[in-house]
Amino acid sequence: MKRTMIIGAALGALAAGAAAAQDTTPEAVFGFVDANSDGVLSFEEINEANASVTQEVFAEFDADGNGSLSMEEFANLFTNGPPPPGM
Ligand SMILES: [Ca+2]
Ligand SMILES: [Ca+2]
Repeated sequence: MKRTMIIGAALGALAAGAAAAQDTTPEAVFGFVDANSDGVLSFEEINEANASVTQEVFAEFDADGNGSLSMEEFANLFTNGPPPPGM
């Protein structure tokens, strides 16, 4: 239950960042979070976007366990995660 709320809050913040760019597709949010534009999201990049994203949440969506989220892994989080609280 608690973890669900954390993921929801994280997605809300990520979507808010993308909304500023008037684009809320997973691809657009991915680009927004990928600060060094290397094509993958490190825990540091996601944690920088939202400090409530813990290592535990990050690891849950790192399907291949390589320590970074690919576009595919991030899209899974983006589409399968619960909606932000209050929506
Ligand atoms: Ca990156
Ligand atoms: Ca990965």
